[in-house]
Amino acid sequence: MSKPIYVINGPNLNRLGKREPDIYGHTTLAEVEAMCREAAGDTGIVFRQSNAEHEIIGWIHEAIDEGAGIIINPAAYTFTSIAILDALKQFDGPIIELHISNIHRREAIYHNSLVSKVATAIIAGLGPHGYETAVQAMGRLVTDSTN
Ligand code: CA2
Repeated sequence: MSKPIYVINGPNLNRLGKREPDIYGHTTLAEVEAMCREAAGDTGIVFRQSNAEHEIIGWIHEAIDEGAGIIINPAAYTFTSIAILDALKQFDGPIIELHISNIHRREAIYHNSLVSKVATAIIAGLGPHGYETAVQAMGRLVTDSTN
């Protein structure tokens, strides 16, 4: 069986669809997961969310051993976590950094992503549907990197 794509979500994203719909939309994280599985077709999806940095790092380690690609919305850790950056550096496959909102249109604290330094590609500002786009794009990146 082919390796799965890891979709990893950071702090507060479990609240998606429940607060600040003007920024993050009305879609819940469970609906985002369903969207990802639908977009992936036969490719396996490992979908995770945590508010704890160490758990996110653990899933990146798991992806290093078992994953074909990583789609990561590190949320606030995007801008603060050298530990997540160091973990991602160990991953050999494609990495898509994903943000629901366009971080560059927002306050300056959201402008300097550490994760972008190791991301293969960045998707931001497409709303929750950005996840669908990311899964489709990851399918192509994984095929390209294994051929
Ligand atoms: O736009 C994104 O996806 C972000 O990664 C979301 C993060 C923010 O720190 C990033 O700069 C951009 C915040 C996640 C907060 O999630 C919420 C979800 C629902 C309601 C309130 C917050």
